[in-house]
Amino acid sequence: MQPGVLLLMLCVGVLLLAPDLEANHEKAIISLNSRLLRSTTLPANPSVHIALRLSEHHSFHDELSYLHRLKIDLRRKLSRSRLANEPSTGLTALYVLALRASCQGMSEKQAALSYLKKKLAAEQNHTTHHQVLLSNHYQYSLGVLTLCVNNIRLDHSVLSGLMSHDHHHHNHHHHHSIDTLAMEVLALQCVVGSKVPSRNSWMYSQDRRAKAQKAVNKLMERMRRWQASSGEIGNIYSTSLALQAFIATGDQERWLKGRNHLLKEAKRGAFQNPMALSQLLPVLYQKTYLDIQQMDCRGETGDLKQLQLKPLATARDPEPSSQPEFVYLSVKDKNFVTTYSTRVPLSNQMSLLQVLHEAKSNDTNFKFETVPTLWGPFLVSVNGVTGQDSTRTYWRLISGTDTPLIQGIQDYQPQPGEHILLQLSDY
Ligand code: B12
Repeated sequence: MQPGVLLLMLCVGVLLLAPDLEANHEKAIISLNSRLLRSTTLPANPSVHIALRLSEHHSFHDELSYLHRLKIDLRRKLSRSRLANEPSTGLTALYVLALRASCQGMSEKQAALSYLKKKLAAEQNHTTHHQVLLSNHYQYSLGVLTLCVNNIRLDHSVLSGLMSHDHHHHNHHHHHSIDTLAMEVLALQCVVGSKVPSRNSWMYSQDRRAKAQKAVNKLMERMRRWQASSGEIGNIYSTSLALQAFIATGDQERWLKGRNHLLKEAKRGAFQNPMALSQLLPVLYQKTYLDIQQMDCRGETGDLKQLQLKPLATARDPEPSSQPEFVYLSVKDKNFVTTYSTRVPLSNQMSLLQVLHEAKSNDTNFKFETVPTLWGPFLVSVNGVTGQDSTRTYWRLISGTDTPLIQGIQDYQPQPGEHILLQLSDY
């Protein structure tokens, strides 16, 4: 056969396949969407609502009752805010974004918005006195982004808080995750593009916008260097947010590459956690949190149904061996001294959380505590030692000697023979 003919056939083949592939992607995305919709039966999570609102398919009934629950939760949280340092900057921001994504008016958002402004001021104040934020840069950026998306003009000082720490990122205290970089890019990009509502002028001065743009360019240069040939940026979970940054800065090619990779990973069941799925879904629709600024809640179609399927069956067949399999668990203090170790017999598909429970019931010397978060139970204390924000320590989950887990205790399923290390670490 002539090479020319072969090439032609190849081209035709690709042309015929491409729409098919896209149709398959579309189907996969809709099924992820209805899986997320099903998670509305769990305690309400504003990040889930944001994702449902940014989607192209809707279930108006489910979204409306979810919104109602979020409003009740938010009101309760704000009414308690005088007593504690709660809700956090990041959580408040997510609630406000969720309200804006449902086109709720000022009166609904007012209390939360002024609380958020106070929070950001408190974050800055904390930085002045303690050199670190009250929460973290992810939440600070999310807070700035949220005010910006709601067309609230930000003070010079709040904005410089966003950029100033960029100069310090070599400092080891400011350990930067891709997730945090992405959130900073989104916040800065919002500032660059913001217009005064109903007028055709920029919200910020030429100088401010140029500075923000320069910071975006610098961050995106780093982000591009992080993208692997597979399309992944950091790990699969940070890839979702990194893709938001690529979309917001107009890098279609890198977005597509990342999206295809994420779809593949989603098919393998990597996004069972509703929080992870809520960060994934918008980018599959090529949407970012910045799109919330323009949402008018009109012309949406409402034909989405909750996914009725059982969760994906994961491959691994039970081994027909009679030997019991174990997970080896050890605990190390801040000086890398092993303070405890044990082994736990592993039955099929146990989560790390179940392994910890098993260890606790087998041995009264082992104790642990968790707190609920949007990502699931967070391991706060082991054998009476608590990881604390005030000392900036946490219990790091490690596989083998040095591979940090990229999932939490509820989602991660240890393999037979695996060594899990709980290491008290700084952040
Ligand atoms: C900041 C941060 C941390 C900080 C939080 C403390 C602080 N004051 O800053 C520290 C360093 C402690 C941390 C720890 C871990 N983290 Co973290 N973290 C983040 C980050 C960048 C922002 C979270 C945040 O502030 N959200 C905003 C508020 C509104 O949401 P929130 O749910 O109320 O926030 C709290 C929880 O998210 C909790 N938290 C933070 N990380 C994790 C991870 C898990 C699994 C759980 C259950 C809770 C949790 O701390 C937040 C502040 O209190 C996210 C990025 C992202 N994409 O979300 C990753 C992220 C959530 N973390 C992740 C992981 C894997 C971990 C660890 C399991 C790493 C490890 N190998 O040990 C540990 C948790 C171990 C444990 N003890 O249970 C993954 C989760 C992926 C997944 N599918 O589960 C993310 C998405 C990062 C990533 N791309 O890999 N994290």
